Order: sequence, then C-alpha cells, then structure tokens
Amino acid sequence: MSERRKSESVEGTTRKVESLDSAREDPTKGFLSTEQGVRVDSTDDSLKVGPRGPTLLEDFHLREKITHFDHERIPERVVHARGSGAHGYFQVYKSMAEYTRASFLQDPSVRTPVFVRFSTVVGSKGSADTVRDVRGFATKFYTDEGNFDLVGNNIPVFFIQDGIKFPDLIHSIKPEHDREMPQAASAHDTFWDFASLTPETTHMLLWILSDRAIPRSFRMMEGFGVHTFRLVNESGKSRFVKFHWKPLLGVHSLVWDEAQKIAGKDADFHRRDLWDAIDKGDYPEYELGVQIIEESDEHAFDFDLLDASKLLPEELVPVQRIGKLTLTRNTDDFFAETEQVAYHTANVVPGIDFTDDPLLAVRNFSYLDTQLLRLGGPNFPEIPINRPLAPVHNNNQDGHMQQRVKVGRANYTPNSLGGGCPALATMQQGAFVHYPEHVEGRKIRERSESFKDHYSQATLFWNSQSAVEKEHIISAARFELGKVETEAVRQRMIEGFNHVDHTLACEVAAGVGVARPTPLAPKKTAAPAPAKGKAPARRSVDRSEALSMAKTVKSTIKSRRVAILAAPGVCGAELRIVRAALEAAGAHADVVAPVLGALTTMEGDTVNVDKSLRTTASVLYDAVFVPGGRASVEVMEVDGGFIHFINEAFKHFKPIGASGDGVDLLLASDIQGVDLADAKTTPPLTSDQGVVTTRDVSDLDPFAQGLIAAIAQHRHWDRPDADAVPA
Ligand code: HDE
Repeated sequence: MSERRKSESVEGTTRKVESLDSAREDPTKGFLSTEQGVRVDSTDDSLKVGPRGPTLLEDFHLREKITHFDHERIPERVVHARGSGAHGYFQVYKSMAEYTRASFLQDPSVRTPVFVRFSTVVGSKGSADTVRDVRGFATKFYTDEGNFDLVGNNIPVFFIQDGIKFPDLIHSIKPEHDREMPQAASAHDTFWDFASLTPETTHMLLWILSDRAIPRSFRMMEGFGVHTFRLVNESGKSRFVKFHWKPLLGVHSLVWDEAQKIAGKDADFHRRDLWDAIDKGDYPEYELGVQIIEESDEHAFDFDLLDASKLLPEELVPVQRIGKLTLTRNTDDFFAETEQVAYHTANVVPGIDFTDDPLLAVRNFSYLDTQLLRLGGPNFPEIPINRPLAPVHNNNQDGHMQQRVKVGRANYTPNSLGGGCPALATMQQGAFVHYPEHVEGRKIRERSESFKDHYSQATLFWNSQSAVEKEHIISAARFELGKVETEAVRQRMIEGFNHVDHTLACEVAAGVGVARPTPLAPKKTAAPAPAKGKAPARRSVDRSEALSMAKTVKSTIKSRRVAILAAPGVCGAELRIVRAALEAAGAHADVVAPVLGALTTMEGDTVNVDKSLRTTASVLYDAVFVPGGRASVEVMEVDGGFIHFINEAFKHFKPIGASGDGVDLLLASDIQGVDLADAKTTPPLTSDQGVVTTRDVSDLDPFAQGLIAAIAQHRHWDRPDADAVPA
C-alpha cells in the first residue's frame, strides 16, 4: 500500500455514517419552520381575510409549501426505475495486492462502506416487484481512494453486444409507445419482435425465461458485473476479471403463478423483504467472487471476453471468493438515498480498469449523461449519498445546486495565485492512471467475427438446467409468446429457439399455436480464428453446474417465513413448540387466523394473531404449518380461505406441516397424490413430497426437525399432481 493510502485509510463505515449524519435531521428536535428557518404557528389554514374570505398572496408559508410539493417529483430512471436500497459494508478476506492496487482490496481489517440498490429494469417506479425481469444489483463502494461503482445485474450476460442498440432494446421492452401497455412486462409483441430479429439476444432470453428472472428475494440472488474488467497491480501488470456476488443464503426463486399473484397481494414484496430482513437483524450477505484471467489467455476461450452476451464458465476459470458484503442499515429517507443515488460504471478506483467491451464503453458515457437530466445538473456528486469519502478538490464550479464553497481566487490549473493548488498526484500518490493498453486499427462500424456465435452458450445454459428448470423455461416461453398477437413473431422466435435446442423449440411451438421447426444440422462454432502460429486451444464446456439453481444452498431456513394457520381452540402447546423450533432455526413465523387480535387456545391461554387471513396469502410465505386443536381445525375446514391457503402452498411446491388434528385440514384440502391416508389413523411421522405430518404429538421434536428439513429444500418439485390442485 502506498504511503498516501496508509495514512488516509478509513476505518470502517463510521466516516460514511458521519458524512450522512451531517445532512440528517433530528426528528425529535426543533420547531416547524419555513425553508428560511422562520418558525411557523400554523400549517393547517391558509392566510385569509376573515375565516371565509379570500386567501392572500402574502402567505409565504403556504406558497413555499405548495411550490415545494409541486416540484417533488424528478424524472424516474429511464431503466431500473423501481429500486430498493440499503447501506452496509464490504470487507476483503485477504490482501489482493498480487492482482490489484485498489486499496479497499488490501487490508482485511478495513470495512469499506457501501450503498446497494436493487432494481427491476422495465417497470416504472411504482410497478410490482415480482415481475419477470432482470434485477439490477448496483453497489457503490465509498473507498478511501474515491467511489467504485459495480453496477451489475443478477444475470451474467446481456441482451446485446454493442451499446448503440440499447435504445432499441429498451424501446421494445418498455410498454408499447402508442398505448403505454403492458406495464413491467416483456410478454408483448414489440419485445419479441425485436428479440426474434436480434439473434444476439438468444442467450439472455434463456436466462430471463428461467426462474432467475423471478427471484424469491434480493437476498437470494447472485450478482454479476457482466463485462470483463481489468485488475491492475502496483507494478502495472493487468489481468482480466469478471465480478460475481454469491448470496450466502443460496439462489432461490418464486414460481411464476406465485410471482403474478404476489404482484397483486403485495406489490412491494421484495422491497419489504429487504427492509424487514435488515430490520430484524437478518443481514443480507454476499461474497464477492472474481474470475481472474491472465492477459495471455485473452483468446483462450471459444468466445470473446469482450462480448457481454457470453459468460465465462466457472468450470474453466473458478470463482475465487475474496470478500464479503453485508447490508446492515435501512435508509432513513428513500428519496435522498435510494432515489438520488447515482451509479456510474466509469466510477473506478486505481487498480480497477476497463476493457474494450463495446457495451461497457457506451455505459461509461450513458450513466453520467442520464444523471444530468435526472438529478437536474452537474452537481449531483455533492448530494450526500453520492459524496465520496475521499477528499474532493478541483476547479469545477457553478451549475444548479452547487453546495461546495470554493475558497480563494485561483479556479484554474496551472495557477500561481493559489500556490499551484490543487496539485496533480503521481501514481505513487494515489492518482488513477489509465492502463496503457496498446490499440491499433481502422475506424469501422463492424461487429467482430469473434462475437458472431449467438447460440452455443444459450445451448450450454439450456443443457445445464435440471429437468424442472427446463420445464419452467418452456412454460415461461409459452406464456411470453402466448401473449404475442402477431403469429409471424411467434413463429420467428421458435426458429430462434431451434438454434438452441430442437426439443425446446418444439415444446414451445406446441404451446403457442405455431408450426414445429425442422431439426437443424449439427452446429459449427464460429470461434475466432487463432492468431497466426498459435495453437487453436479454445477452451469450452458442454455443461456447467454453476448455471443451474438445483444444487444451491439448501441447508438453512434462516429468515424464511412460515404461516401458522390457527383459529380459536388451537392447541397452544403444538403451536408454541413447533414455532420455537422454527425460530430457533432462524425462521420467522406468523400466526394467521380468521381475524386479528388474540386467540384463545384449547388450553385456555391466549396467542397473539400476527395476520388476519383476509390481509395475507400463502404466496407471501415460504411454508405452512397447521397445529392441531379440534375446534380450530373445524373452523378452518369450512372456510374456503384456509383450504385455498393449503391448496395454493401445495401447488407452489411449498413445504407443508401439520400436527395432531391439524392433519385433518390437509385431508379436507385438495392436495393430491400425497400419501396422507395413513395419517388419518396411525401415529407415525409422514413426510412425502415435502408434506410433513404427525398424529402423535407426544414428542414433536422429530416432526419439527422434519419440517425444518423440508423448508430448507425451499421447494418440492416431486409433486406430479400439483397442477391438478385447484388454486
Ligand atoms: Fe444500465 N443504465 N445500461 N445496465 N443499469 C442505467 O442509469 C445503460 C446495462 C444497470 O440502481 C441508467 O442511473 C446502457 C448492463 C443497473 O441506480 C442508464 C446500457 C447492466 C442500473 C443505463 C446499459 C446494467 C442501470 C438509467 C447498454 C448490467 C440501475 C438510470 C450499453 C451489467 C442503477 C441510471 C441504479 C441504470 C444505461 C446496460 C445495469 C440509462 C446505455 C449490461 C443495475 O444510464
């Protein structure tokens, strides 16, 4: 580490919190005042001539209040308008000095403050969280050398290869411009028209049709920098790098029917999940992963590292986990923080640099440009959430809302009147020095030959999916194309899928009323021609386990939400014992009853109701538990709402547990194919297809552990009859 960095290293998040503190109001102090600090005696009545007389222009408080209100909205982001943010910190596990001189990646004792904003891409600011879409995962690291923004997504590749096509892509996927419909959905003609005419989208299409596009939680999705960046060390050696975020809770998703229903039941589902988790101390954690590639391996793969529609399979270059991001604090002011935060791919620090990826180059222009309009001028970096911790000195001046007060006469470089300040730094003093990449060539508008294989990695993704994941992709494609009115677009897209996999194309065709395609001749790859004299050692894989979610973390139920269905007369002992076991394992349980208030148990004591059945739904939970108590079960057996709750949880492959008389509610439901017959009469524990039951309540521990194990699995896909359940 250089002297400068040693002397200025920040200790943890404290400084960022302090810097935001200076802008935070203390809500417990002070009188209501105007923006000029003049105290106000009333804010409920305008100034009038007599109680029924005309309102006076002289009422400066009224005019200021209304004018401010009239100007409350700023343009929403062109894309990623809907987002949720949180503060936290990043800590590296061990020094990465061998690879990069970035100071925040040197010292494991340093906590670098971060602000993360998760988002959907397509919908407006008020759209639902659980739509089928890519999720943004943008992280601002407030390092002691300036801000580094890793502006990534939860999908490792992108639709297009050159940024010049971004406006076309976004125009096509946003609501159709003549009718402003549909909101936050890709399932419409213009998007699939564009996609079917743009083969480079194919790989990403497979990802958005997969369950990755309907995450269970922001806390349970991966993040990717997508582009290939560079890491540059102290001696100037550069290597290529791909950035990853790996969630410690694993990668989990919703099912499509559930996602659609949540959009109505709780449009803020992901925002609430993030807020509640942080509020409860279930801090979201992600490990930062890097795939590091020697410059000499630039052409070692069967795709081009500069092509953002491709990923680097982990089997070829493993992901090294080098540090951890922990989100620990919710925002105080959504607008000041989540809305005003301005990420920019060109916000890099010494030791991290760009490659010539043509998508990245355009992003490096676009993000700064878009903030000028959205945040109203060039001084947005002075807004507290955007301010770096590293000191800022320069000769930029004026413009809307300048907040810095520049002292002294010299506002130019070079100067002698200001003693030559601010001075220029050398690399040793921490200056960012661009990597001196050697470039030569002719000016041309052309796509590199090495970018032209649009199907091999789509096929790799398809081949790497489990049988269930493949089924979900097929049904998602049937849904999306099923909403496309123009038959020719549907047919053309089937031809596109045929390049990925013939069975996939035929299955989708059968669901959307168009002709099956004819099988194609085996593929030839369009890998770049090897440089003269070099061996054509292109590395590739046919299958990559890391692309499937099937083998993700399934060992914890931490922060999972369980609904306990109960009515008056519930068996308090069963409820409490199982609830305690679930909570001891880290889950959160809500008692869901016919009405709010408290329930009298069959033992005569009371249990608080957390949610009334009318204000919640099975789709808002990860699992269901039905404790016994004859009277309670009798109420629920004749209430369609409770039966629907069970049916729907079953249909969405969620774990369901029932103890004692609670098993009778399952028998009254329409669950099909599960062997519950024995449960009617015999005592032993039954666990089939994620449905865990016991009649014997003398020792509930094995039952509770069985239910916990079932919840850890997240979903139970082995329910062949789930579709038959009416819910
Ligand atoms: Fe963005 N993108 N993008 N993007 N993007 C924006 O910047 C853009 C791309 C991503 O939470 C905008 O501040 C272009 C890839 C995230 O505030 C805008 C291109 C990836 C966010 C913009 C891309 C992303 C944005 C809109 C193609 C994943 C939200 C408002 C060249 C690696 C950040 C804003 C937040 C936001 C432009 C492609 C991720 C218009 C031109 C690839 C997570 O500047």
